[in-house]
Amino acid sequence: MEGFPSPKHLLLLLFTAALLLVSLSLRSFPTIRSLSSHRYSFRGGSTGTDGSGETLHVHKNPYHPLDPLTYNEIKAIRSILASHPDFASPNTFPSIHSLSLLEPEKAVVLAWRPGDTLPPRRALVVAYSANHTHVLPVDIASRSVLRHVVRARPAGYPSLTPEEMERATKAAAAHPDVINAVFYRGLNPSSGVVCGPLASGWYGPEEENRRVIKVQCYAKSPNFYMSPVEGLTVTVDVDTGGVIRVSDQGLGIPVPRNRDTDYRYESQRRIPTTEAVAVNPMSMEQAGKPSMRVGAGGHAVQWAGWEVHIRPDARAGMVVSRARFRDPEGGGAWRDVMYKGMVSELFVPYMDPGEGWYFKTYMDAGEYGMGTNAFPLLRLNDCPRNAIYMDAVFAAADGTPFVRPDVVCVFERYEGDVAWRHTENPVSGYDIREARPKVTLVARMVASVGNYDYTVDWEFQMDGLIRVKVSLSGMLMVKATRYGNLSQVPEGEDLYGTLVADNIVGVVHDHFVTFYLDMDVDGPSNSFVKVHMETQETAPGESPRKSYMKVVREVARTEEDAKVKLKLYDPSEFHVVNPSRLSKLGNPSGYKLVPGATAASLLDLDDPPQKRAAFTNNQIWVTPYNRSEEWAGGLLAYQSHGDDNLAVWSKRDRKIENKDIVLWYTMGFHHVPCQEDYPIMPTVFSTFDLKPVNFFRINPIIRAAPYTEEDLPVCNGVHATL
Ligand SMILES: *[C@@H]1O[C@H](CO)[C@@H](O)[C@H](O)[C@H]1NC(C)=O
Ligand SMILES: *[C@@H]1O[C@H](CO)[C@@H](O)[C@H](O)[C@H]1NC(C)=O
Ligand SMILES: *[C@@H]1O[C@H](CO)[C@@H](O)[C@H](O)[C@H]1NC(C)=O
Ligand SMILES: [Cu+2]
Repeated sequence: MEGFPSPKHLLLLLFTAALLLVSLSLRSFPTIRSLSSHRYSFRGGSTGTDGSGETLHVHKNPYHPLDPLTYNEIKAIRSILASHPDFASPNTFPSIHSLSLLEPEKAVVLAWRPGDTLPPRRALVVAYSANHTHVLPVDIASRSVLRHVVRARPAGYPSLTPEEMERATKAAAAHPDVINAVFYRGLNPSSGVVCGPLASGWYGPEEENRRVIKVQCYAKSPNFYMSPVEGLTVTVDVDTGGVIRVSDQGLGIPVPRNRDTDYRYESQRRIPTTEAVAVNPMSMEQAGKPSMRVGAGGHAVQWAGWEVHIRPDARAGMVVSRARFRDPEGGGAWRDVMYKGMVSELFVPYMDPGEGWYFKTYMDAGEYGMGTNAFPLLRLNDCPRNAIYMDAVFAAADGTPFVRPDVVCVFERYEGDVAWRHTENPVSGYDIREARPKVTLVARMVASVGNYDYTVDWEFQMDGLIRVKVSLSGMLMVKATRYGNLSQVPEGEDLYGTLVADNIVGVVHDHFVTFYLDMDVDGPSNSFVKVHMETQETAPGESPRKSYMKVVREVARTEEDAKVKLKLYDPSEFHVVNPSRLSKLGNPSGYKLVPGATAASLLDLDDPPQKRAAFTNNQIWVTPYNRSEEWAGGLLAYQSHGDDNLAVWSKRDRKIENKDIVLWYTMGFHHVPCQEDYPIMPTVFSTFDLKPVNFFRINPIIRAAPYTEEDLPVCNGVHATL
């Protein structure tokens, strides 16, 4: 910030700016209105709870061992912590960075039956005070802190609280150099700017021994992401609230102020258009009662052959547990499929090495929280009319509970697809025409982590398949440029992205969504089998054929055997099987992981962000089950160094054959932005499947009935006619 004068009248602005600059937490909460509260109960919204959300939750009790902590349980935990000797004296209560269910031991959960008394309810609390991270398992009934692990810096930190982000953002926005910088660019520092906190990643000694956050600013507008104050980056010490450094490398780069960035309907509907952009509203209808049943407690859902426990989670967004299937031939026995599945981490590195961009290498689950950044779903648009909704009860930084309504929805869906079919060619002499419609159950949550919106769907099919889908929308993270046209860009200058609008570059980046998949196929003892497909040459004279594709199975003995980099010309299937549960034919019961479109990181393995996110070095990993190894980027991911993550755990090369194992899969997206991503991105998505292989004797939905006109009377509207 050297080199340009600070006009005298700016000093006057200084003081008001500190008070008035709206600190909008770009990558955490949109804290526009209630700066004092981060609870966002969304009273009187579309939730039907009408402000009574908290009241409803005050009377709710847990029913299932995996039910999330209730309102009263969080209150109890807060009071237990407050009376803990280390925190009991005035002003020693730590800030609470995470407070969530500490799941009972797996064996205890597996043994639990509906109606049994609940195993002890416990929480895992991650707190921070006086430069120390505290990890505290707490038992509610005995009002005891079971352990108290204190970690001094620097070993990675818990995600920042909204209050910390807000404090840092305000400190940055009030800094004289920042006020100068925005004023110089023609913006009104007290009313025309929003600033937001950005996780700093970790880049070595300069950031050692302190918690650091970066703050960048935008010209105020409903879509302020499209108006960055380019090159202005403020580094703030989170603990002291002090500004460490103001860097301004963007002088001369105009702040883009394009007029076409407001994506809100109220603004778009006013724009005259000749195109027909509307189709008539559509919905699904179901004859009779819903087929989905929600058990006592509100989290165990039964549908078709499935039973699954679904809960919101501050870090993972949504946790899917105890997925079991009732085998139509098994005398009604429930068969285990997956003990627990969730987003473990989400790594988003941007590909511009410049001063204002190099650090943008986010780990959204561990640094921000997918659930913390999940807001109420929008009825009829995020989820169809027949959806049921689940509220989240989370803990605020002071340890008190608050209710975030409608963060998960669950619904049955008819997509217009076919579950199975065959039409017999009449030449055969048979007139057979059979088709069955496909209906599925979807559990959905959306995390709006700053500019990006991640929709995560767990879709359960009647035939036993689980499809996981991640959809991306929201706003590009863009860079302002002086260029309005590619022809102006000097030969050899790298934009690090695509010019998507006047003076706006959509910067190239990746998204890696790493899933934790604790498969328990017919029980915990499973093996991971790589089913290779190889080219086999025929022997001379053996056949008119020269080659065929041969299947070779390889059971992974240790973690090393199970690290997989996907290759089109060296393909495999990836099976999780139960070696002691053989079918009558001798095939082990199994589920296979079927990757969909995906991408692998191209960063150097020694690049600091890639070291921290080394869990993306392979698309597939398998580890032995360990309750403390759930978060691929480590429990304390903020400014982590990469010494506690999946890649490090896996170096132990533990045995994984016929053991309780966890499968990790990373779904990747390379994102080279294009004009259509502006000013808001049409949704892109990818999927992976968990598909039964030799789990059922035969096609489990062979007995499903076809639909007839009588099954589906037209309730409203008209038939489409040719
Ligand atoms: C925490 O660390 C900061 C340096 O980032 C230091 O200024 C402060 O005094 C420390 N606070 C305590 C309570 O030790
Ligand atoms: C952009 O550059 C191209 C090629 O030089 C030119 O044809 C076009 O008119 C330019 N557009 C604008 C808006 O300057
Ligand atoms: C479980 O994981 C933790 C964290 O990686 C490790 O310290 C511990 O040794 C592991 N336990 C076993 C039994 O491997
Ligand atoms: Cu993207």
